[in-house]
Amino acid sequence: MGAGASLAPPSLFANAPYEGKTSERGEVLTPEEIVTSYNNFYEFGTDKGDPARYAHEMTIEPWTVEVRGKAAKTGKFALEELTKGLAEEERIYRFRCVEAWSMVVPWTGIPMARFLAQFEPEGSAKYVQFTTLHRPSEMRGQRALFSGIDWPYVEGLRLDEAYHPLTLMVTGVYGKPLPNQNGAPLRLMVPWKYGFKSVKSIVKITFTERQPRNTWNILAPQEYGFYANVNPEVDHPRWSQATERRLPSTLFNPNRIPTLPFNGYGEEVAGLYAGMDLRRNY
Ligand SMILES: Nc1nc2c(c(=O)[nH]1)N[C@H]1C(S)=C(S)[C@@H](COP(=O)(O)O)O[C@H]1N2
Ligand SMILES: [Mo]
Repeated sequence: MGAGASLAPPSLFANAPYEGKTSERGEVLTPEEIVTSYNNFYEFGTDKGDPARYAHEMTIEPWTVEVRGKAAKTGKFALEELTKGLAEEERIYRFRCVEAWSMVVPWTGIPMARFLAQFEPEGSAKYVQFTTLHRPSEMRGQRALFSGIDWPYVEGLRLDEAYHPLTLMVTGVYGKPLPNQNGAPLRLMVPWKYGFKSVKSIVKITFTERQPRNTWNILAPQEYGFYANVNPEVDHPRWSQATERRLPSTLFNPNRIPTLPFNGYGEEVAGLYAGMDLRRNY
C-alpha cells in the first residue's frame, strides 16, 4: 500500500495486538510511542514534547462535565454517569494536523450522536461547543505570560457534524485509557477536520443556536476557520495544504503523501456541505 506502509520498524510496536493492523485503506498505524509523545496541547506548552513531559500534572479524577444551553437535561455530571451504559468502539482514523503532519491512530470512544443524545438537545440547538479544563495550577501553559490564547480552549461543531457517525467522543487510544497528553479523560475526534477541532480534556458542553467561537479562529481568523475541513485545494496563508508528512517522518525519509479532500472521508461527509463554498468556509 501507500508509501508509509513499511517505514515503522517492528521494534516500535511495543503494543503487540496492534502490530500489522491497518486503516481501511491499508495504511500502517503510527506507532503508539509517537502518538503519545508528539502532541499539541498548548495548556502544557508549545513544544511537541511538552504535553508528554508535563500533562501528568493534571488531575483527571474526579472529572465533572457541565452541560448547558438548549437541551432538556443540563447540569453537572460525573464522567462515570455520562459514559455508563454507552458501548465503546475502536476506530482507526487518519488524523491530519493543520501544520501538515498526519498520523493513523486507533482511538476508542463513544459515537458522539449517542453521547450527546442523552442530554436531549432541543430543536433550536444548531451547534455544540466544547470547552477544555481551565486550571492554571496544573496546566503550566495557562500560566505562561505570552501564550496569546484566551483560555479556556474552546471548539465547536454544527450539530449535524457532531451527530455524524464518524464523530467520536474519545476515551482511549491504542486499547488503553487516554494518556493525559492526548486529552484525558474525554476528547473530541472529527477525522475529516484539521486536528485543532479535536478539543481535549472536555469539561463543558454547550448547545447553542448560533455558531460558537473556536480558539484558533479567535487567534488568527485569516488562517483558521470554524469549519476546518481538510482541503488540499485551500492553502494555509503561510504553507501549502496539498501534501502532508505521515509520521514517522524523518529528514531523510519525509514520507510526504498527498492530502485528500475531507482527509479521505469525502464519500461519507461531503453531503454535509452541499451548496457551501468551502473556500470561504475554510
Ligand atoms: N485543549 C486543547 N485541545 C487541543 C489542542 C490544544 O492545544 N489544546 N491542540 C489541538 C491540535 S492543534 C491538535 S493537532 C490535536 C493533537 O492531538 P494529539 O496530541 O492527541 O495528537 O489536539 C487538538 N486539541
Ligand atoms: Mo493541529
